[in-house]
Amino acid sequence: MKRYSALELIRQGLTGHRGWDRVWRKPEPKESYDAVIIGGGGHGLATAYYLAKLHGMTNIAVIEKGWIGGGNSGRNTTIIRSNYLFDESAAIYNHALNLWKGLGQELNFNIMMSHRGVLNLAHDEGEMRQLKRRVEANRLNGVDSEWLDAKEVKNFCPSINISGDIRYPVLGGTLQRSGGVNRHDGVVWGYARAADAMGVDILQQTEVTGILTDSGQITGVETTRGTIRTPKVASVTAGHTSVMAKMLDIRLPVESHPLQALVSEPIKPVLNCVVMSNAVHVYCSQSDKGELVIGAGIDAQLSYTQRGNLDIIEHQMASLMELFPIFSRLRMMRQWGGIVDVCPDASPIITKTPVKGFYVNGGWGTGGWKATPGSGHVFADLIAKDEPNRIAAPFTMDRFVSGALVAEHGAAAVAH
Ligand code: FAD
Ligand code: PYC
Repeated sequence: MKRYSALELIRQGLTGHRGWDRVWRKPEPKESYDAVIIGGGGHGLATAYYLAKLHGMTNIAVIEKGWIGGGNSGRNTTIIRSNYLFDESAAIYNHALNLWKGLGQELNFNIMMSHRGVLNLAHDEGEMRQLKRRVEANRLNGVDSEWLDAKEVKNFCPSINISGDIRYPVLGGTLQRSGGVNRHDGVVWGYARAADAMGVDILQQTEVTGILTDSGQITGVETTRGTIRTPKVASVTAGHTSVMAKMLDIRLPVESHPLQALVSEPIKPVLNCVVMSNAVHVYCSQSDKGELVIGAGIDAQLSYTQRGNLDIIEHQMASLMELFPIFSRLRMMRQWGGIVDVCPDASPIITKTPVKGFYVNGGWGTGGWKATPGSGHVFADLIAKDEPNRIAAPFTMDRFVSGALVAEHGAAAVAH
């Protein structure tokens, strides 16, 4: 990576920032590649990175219709944890959590990984029982997870309101200390730069409009910049997963919903951890800039519009006020939405398909950011070897026929 002298930094600052070297190339599409990845979010770029690094597949392209990280990767609230209920989920989310730990060093990019702890609150007896059961299940799977009563919640997170006279009092919660947040664009740019350096072509402003086959085998893609030949196409398009599958007449049980979030004006450090409450439909953390990052449950209607609606925001703010009355005079600055692809069991799809050479990674719904490195790692393995490895195997599309669902709605931690 090029290093700039202090004089050069000043010169760039005074001359309109036009002379910087590109961090990744802006290549013209080649006529053919060994594999094409559709979707330049974190998962797609991570897949390209591990394909190149671990499987020696460097003649590949990531095709992105907008700009990299402009989809859910750039719109999510970056909560990372692995406290899911079932063994299959613990395996994949723990795999991701372990990769997050060294990722900044590996990519030589500051991804601002902060293991500040994630609290999941319980507000009634039923939730307490369910969350305590999850703590036990987590521990059996080696996930660091503990139950805190209301006072211990308050000790860990002093700004939270645990008074008993609110509509949904805090009765306790689970804590995963190794959970936390990181910086979404750092992750996307870090993967992009590293993949590009190994020869991966990142084609932005290029939309895939069709997928070509011959006798049940992938032969290429149609794009807004022409036809590209390839024997392997991998769709990693989040909210557009079912749209891509439909291009090959494959029906997936995926629904696309808007999920929205907002940020407040910046304030001094006041919230030291991530707080989530499934029952009241709000979750919150504080960014290093000081803004509170606040999310909500999904919008019930199906939609491809990347924005939210006021109804959800009103509900979200009312819940926030109950849990954190100290934020009552905060002003909110920006609001946005992303399109999340939700499966009936709230677990992802990582799969081969009936079309030879067509692979799908999607259905991560409201919770795929935390999986980014693990997802890319196992998906690259599947694409290179044409077989899912042990971690990915439970998440093939076969489960919708066999009935071996991995029902994680409770642990998804965002109301569906
Ligand atoms: P994306 O980043 O959406 O990438 C897919 C890309 O595919 C897009 O850039 C899109 O433009 C491109 N694409 C689509 N169609 C085409 C086409 N035809 N041709 C070319 N390109 C195409 N998860 C967590 O774990 N923790 C959280 O705190 C969290 N918070 C969230 C908050 C919000 C508001 C939202 C919306 C999501 C949240 N998620 C969270 C979920 C998480 O963001 C996603 O699961 C994850 O980022 C998906 O990553 P991706 O790379 O698959 O998708
Ligand atoms: O999966 O932890 C999560 C999450 C938090 C907010 C949205 N998704």
